[in-house]
Amino acid sequence: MCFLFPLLSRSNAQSAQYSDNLAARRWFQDAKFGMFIHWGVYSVLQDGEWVMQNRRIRIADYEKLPAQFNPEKFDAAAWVALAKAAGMKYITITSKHHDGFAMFDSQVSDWTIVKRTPWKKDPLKMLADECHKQGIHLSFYYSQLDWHNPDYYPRGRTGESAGRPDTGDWNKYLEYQDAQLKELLTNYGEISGIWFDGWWDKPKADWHLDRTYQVIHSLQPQTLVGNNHHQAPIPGEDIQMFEKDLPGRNTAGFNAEQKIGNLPMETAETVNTAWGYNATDDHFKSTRELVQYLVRAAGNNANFLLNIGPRPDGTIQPEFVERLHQMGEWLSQYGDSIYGTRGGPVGPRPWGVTTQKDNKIYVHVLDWQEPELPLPRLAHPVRAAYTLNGHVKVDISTSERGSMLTVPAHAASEFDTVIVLELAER
Ligand code: FHN
Repeated sequence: MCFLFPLLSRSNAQSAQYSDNLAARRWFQDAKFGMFIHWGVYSVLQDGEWVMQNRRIRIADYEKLPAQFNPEKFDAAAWVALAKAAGMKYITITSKHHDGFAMFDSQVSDWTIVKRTPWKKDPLKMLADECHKQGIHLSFYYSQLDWHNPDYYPRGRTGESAGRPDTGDWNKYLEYQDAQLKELLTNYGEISGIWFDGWWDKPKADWHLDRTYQVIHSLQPQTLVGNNHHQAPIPGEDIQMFEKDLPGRNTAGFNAEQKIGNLPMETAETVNTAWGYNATDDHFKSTRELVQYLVRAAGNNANFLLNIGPRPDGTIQPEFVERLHQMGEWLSQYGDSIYGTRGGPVGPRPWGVTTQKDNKIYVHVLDWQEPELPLPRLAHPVRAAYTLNGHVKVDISTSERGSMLTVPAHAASEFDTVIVLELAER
């Protein structure tokens, strides 16, 4: 990273900035659980954030949507309070998705929520103020792919039916993108992260990522840059994201070329199957599935970024609210085994995962029907074993080959039986 500081004090300033960034990475890893929000004018059509592409809507027609977007029931305080009630520590919200529409008061574009909608407000400003007030960190998703800006040319793999001209200035587009990022990092207070997406639309293009990442870090050194490019991390990035899969897995098809790096990790998933609001998608995951996803993410040393897609009027559907409250209730009892932990000494298994904080290993038994659970040999002796909920003693017998835990049947929990192993020394 190269920061813009006077020559004499440069090395001190740089190292201070570097240590701010490292501290932010640690904070991020401790935080473990965030709220992803996909919200844009596409919500008017109630068919997800890809509706422009999927229905082959041309720009001239898509531009009629903002006039119908009037989220009068948007309540920033309620959104942030919902994240807090769920036990989430940060919010990552779309500032611009692939349709190019700025959900903030951008001065370098007229394709914005303030200029095009009857509502005329900047929800990101309202959300930022509220996040800072309620102690929730705020990150912005930013789509590098743009189906609306004519300078996004040559075009990539998508957006071919938007009706854009066959000309455009790629460098001008990149300047536009950096200008919008400057706005996001200047006008909204402290920003925890920039979550890029859409690079994969033009993987061979020169995106000048180094320049863009430097714009961000020079304005806010602690901002964590991540890019959902589905590749191994690129220099200048601070976190690595995995889409709809735990690190190292590729069940959803996004992560084929994504090798695990050594940065803090995050896995993003939806409550139903859609990111943006989809009125007919009722494939809601159960609270049990969502809690177990969070736990497996923690056991894989990754954060869990759980998405909601608010409605066009600014409200959040009850199916999301209910599940988030239930997750928060679970975390209020079991949070010690998640927050501030790192992946534990026993790697992920089909039956569950382990997490660790200081001298405590948390064994998360998610799917195991037998009375005894075998563990491999641990590096340190265990001085006490008990369930996190209710402190019920768990018998542990140790041999050369490992340990055997006997969990009393009455101590099993519905979502996750958490057994604490207190280590004698570390
Ligand atoms: O195309 C997007 C999609 O709409 C959504 O934003 C997700 C979130 O991870 N990412 C992209 C696909 O990789």
